Amino acid sequence: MTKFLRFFKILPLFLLFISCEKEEEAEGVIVIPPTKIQAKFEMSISSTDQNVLLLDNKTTGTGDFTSEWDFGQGGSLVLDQPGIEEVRFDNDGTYSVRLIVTNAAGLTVDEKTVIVDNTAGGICPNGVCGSTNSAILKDAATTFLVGNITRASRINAGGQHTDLLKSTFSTITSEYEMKMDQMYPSEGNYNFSAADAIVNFGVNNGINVHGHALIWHNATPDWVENYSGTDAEFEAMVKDYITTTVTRYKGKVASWDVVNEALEDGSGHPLRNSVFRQKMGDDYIKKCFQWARDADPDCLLFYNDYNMASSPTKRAAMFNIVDSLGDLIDGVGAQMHISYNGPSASNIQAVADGTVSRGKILHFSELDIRANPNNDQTVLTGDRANAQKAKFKEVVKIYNSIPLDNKYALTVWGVRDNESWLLNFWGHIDWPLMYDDNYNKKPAYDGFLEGLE
Ligand code: 9MR
Repeated sequence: MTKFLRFFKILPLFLLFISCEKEEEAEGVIVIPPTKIQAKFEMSISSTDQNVLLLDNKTTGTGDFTSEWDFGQGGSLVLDQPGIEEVRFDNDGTYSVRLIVTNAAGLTVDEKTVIVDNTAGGICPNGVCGSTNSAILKDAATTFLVGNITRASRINAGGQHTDLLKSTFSTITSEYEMKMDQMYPSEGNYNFSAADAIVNFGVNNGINVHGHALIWHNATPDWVENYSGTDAEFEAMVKDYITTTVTRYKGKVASWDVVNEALEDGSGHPLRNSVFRQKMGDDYIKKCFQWARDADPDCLLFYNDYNMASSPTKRAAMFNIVDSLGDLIDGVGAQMHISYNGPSASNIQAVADGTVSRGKILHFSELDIRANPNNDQTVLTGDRANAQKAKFKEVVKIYNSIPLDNKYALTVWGVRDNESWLLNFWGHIDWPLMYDDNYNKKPAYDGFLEGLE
């Protein structure tokens, strides 16, 4: 190696020595590196205007920094002000909203994509654009009724809820006001005011009304649970209740769930030991169907239960009930509270096959599809919305494929996501229905339509 090359080999060491010397010279002067800042923001859509984005600067770090917004609409950077920024996005398109935060250490950026689709209502929540399909469910489904649930308070309030029922659905079910605890709150005193409001709304608007549910252990009034009379008096009371109720709505209510959820979930799925079974015996179901049949021979009578797809053993127990009722029962109500990832199509198909092979009518009676069964999401992501859409399509396709004679209705259990019983039941966020909180159609709506193709 030449002397020249050797010089370059030791040059870095020499420079290091010099720089250490310099630091030693600077001893006593404390140099604080600038604190790192992390740009971060959250965005949501205004609840009063779906074209307005609310931007909340959540930058973390200490010390002085400057925050500027690039709203992605071509204007110059805007200095962030205290509080929440409100920005309008009027035109369809995809925008990159950026928050640029600068301090002595440099600059960091947070960026989010905003999709605006005015036919879907404005800014698409979490980038998930709703359905823009203008096809109407009840018109698209030419061989069966498409249903949803309602309440007297929503009927009386009118507005978007009733408009949607009238425009899009061809059958309605009362969510809770046509159950015994509501219609027969104390002995000898029936209260049909809420039920009447719902039934009259259906009749006046040419919407089919499905009655739900005459006998359900979970909606039995206290005075019935704690009945003080004899078993014979109890049975006469139930007969009077069923006869009075079915007769009242004869010609108006096309079908009734006569008995709901009579089966235990545990091994063997025996009959629940409800007050009805205790006082009327194992054949209480048959008696109830007979009284309903006698009161309105033209009304379709259903047995309704859950987990019909997910539990083959419960399904078998349900079909045993159906078989034991013979001609007294017209159809099976399979509730269809399911998730985006299960039960499988083959298990759903088995519910349809078992019903069809018995020559009975099938009602998919309480359809909702959880997008967040494991509580692993805080927002409905595009992926999950599409997976939910695919499951809606699958369910509708299976229903639509059964023979015409076995068809009746497919009822969705709720209009808007935020109205679903599932939120309270599971205690965490989910988006199980076809409309978001603002009545915008979700991809699930497209899934329903695609299932009909
Ligand atoms: O969604 C209904 C909820 O609002 C009522 O409080 C509850 C009791 O009446 O019933 C819910 O609906 C149930 C349906 O009647 C039967 N299958 C299970 C449904 C969810 O609990």
